[in-house]
Amino acid sequence: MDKIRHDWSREEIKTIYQTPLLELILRAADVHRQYHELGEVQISSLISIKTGGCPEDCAYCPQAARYHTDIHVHGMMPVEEVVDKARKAKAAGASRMCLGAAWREVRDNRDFDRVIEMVKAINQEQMEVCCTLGMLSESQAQRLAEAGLYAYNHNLDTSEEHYDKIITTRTYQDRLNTLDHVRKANITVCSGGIIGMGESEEDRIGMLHTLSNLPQHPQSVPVNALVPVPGTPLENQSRVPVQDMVRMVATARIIMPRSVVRLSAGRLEMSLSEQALCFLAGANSIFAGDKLLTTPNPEFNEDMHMFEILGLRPREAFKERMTETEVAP
Ligand code: SAM
Ligand code: DTB
Ligand code: SF4
Repeated sequence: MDKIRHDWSREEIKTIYQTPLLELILRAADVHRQYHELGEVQISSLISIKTGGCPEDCAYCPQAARYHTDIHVHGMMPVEEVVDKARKAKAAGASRMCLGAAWREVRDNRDFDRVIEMVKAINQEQMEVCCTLGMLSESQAQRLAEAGLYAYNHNLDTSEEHYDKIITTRTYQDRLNTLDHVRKANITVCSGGIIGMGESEEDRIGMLHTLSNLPQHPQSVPVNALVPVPGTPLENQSRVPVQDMVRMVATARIIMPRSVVRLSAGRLEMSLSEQALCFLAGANSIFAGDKLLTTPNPEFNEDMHMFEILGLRPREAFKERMTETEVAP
């Protein structure tokens, strides 16, 4: 097995990213075979437990209060309703439930107490629980860990250089600090980004460089294609070419071989064969269910049909709580 590296240079990542496409896919598939069971795909299901009204200015996001988008804004959902949705998602094959809230950061209040209750209750259902709630302090991360949280999603979204063209209400360093708090609390890290926001190839490489040089690689790396939502500043961005998704997935697979790479937002626009290319290039996770947080996603039955055609199998929960230190290469 190739050694896990945390010292990839930008130049090396660029060379990988720019490899002729078929050669890149073959190399990524080779790494994938060494580190993962071929055909096994982890399924996550998303619930937006608190939607819209967010004070941040993320240019891609329909939930920012300052943009006028057509979403259904609602406050914190009741615990029972969330657990009920989790049970249904599990019955449909999801091993992980991801709870999202349109917050800038977590506050130590009753809403956070309710999230803690949700985490405990979904854990009882033998599902991995993930939260994405914005910035976290060390003590809040600790509290989530004690409740049994399995993963925390906090995306870098883009490169450090491109960041202030997309978000001005917080810094790249704020993002990195939260990832640090999550890691310290021994919760697995889910962190990746979005392509199709007007970034350059250098920006994509820069983001992959930051992710792959973290003290530990994120255990999961979501690669999202921008879903352009009317009313947001990025509403007129054109669709990401599939070869760009493939290059992102394959490069992530090669430089972070043990991570689960998630083919995230944007699948609705991709054909079965385009998605198949991404699986070949090392993607081994998806969000399933007919809705992401606020935008549509492929129908569950359609995804299961794709699994059947491609010979993919849903991965069971808690299969490998692997950290890089626990498993020697
Ligand atoms: N508020 C929290 C935060 O920003 O971390 C959690 C929820 S936020 C919606 C989670 C992630 O969804 C963002 O970091 C971004 O990567 C992704 N996202 C949001 N809107 C998107 C869009 N229109 N297209 C693709 N990804 C999007
Ligand atoms: C991630 O990387 N993508 C998911 C999840 N983590 C939280 C969210 C995608 C959101 C797409 C736009 C929406 O549905 O609002
Ligand atoms: Fe708020 Fe998160 Fe959307 Fe940014 S991405 S506006 S922080 S919900």
